[in-house]
Amino acid sequence: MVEIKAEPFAFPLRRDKLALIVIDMQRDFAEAGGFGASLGNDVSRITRIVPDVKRLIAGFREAGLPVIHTMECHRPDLSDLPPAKRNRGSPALRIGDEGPMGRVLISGEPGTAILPDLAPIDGEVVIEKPGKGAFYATPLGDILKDLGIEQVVFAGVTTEVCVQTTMREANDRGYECLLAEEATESYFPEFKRAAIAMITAQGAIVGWVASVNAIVEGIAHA
Ligand code: C5J
Repeated sequence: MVEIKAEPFAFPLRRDKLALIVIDMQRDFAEAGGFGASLGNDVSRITRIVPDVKRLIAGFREAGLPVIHTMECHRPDLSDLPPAKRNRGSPALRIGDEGPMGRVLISGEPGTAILPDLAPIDGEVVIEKPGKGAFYATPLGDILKDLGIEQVVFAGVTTEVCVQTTMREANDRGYECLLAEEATESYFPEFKRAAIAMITAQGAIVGWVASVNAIVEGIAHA
């Protein structure tokens, strides 16, 4: 068995049970004029990880392992958007409003799309999710079961919101979860550090963290 060098201890790789889930690498979180920017965030922190996410995706594709993408978004009629989510805070743009990249976080709108450099290829699963966690109100659980997946590598944004929420959902469902450190980011560096500390504490209570290099080398040699 191949082990990936990880924290808090080596990750016991089972290649035939492994998939990559890339969380919400969408224009709305990474580009000026999108939802992330409308909340006052520095979106350049997100675009900076694109080369590392790309390298991780390429490693999985080369190894012939499943790559799954998620997108946080809602139906055009907003029937899956609770008022508590739409009305929270005072952003310059609310979900569903018309912005410079179309309606914010609405399925099919230009701003909702995954960044072109990280776009899914034919055959890759894309999950549209109305929540922060990718299991809530989506077919993700059934898809992973059908693929025989038991271990998941996570990348994407933001570390402490949609990535951590999905890792916790996956951990509770029995998946072994490994976070790719340079392929995830937050608008707040201290939140990324704290999320990683929470995930790996107490003997990997939620999961492991490893570098992109260690993961790509691990799957190439498994
Ligand atoms: C947020 C996400 N931060 N994808 N979404 O609202 O983490």
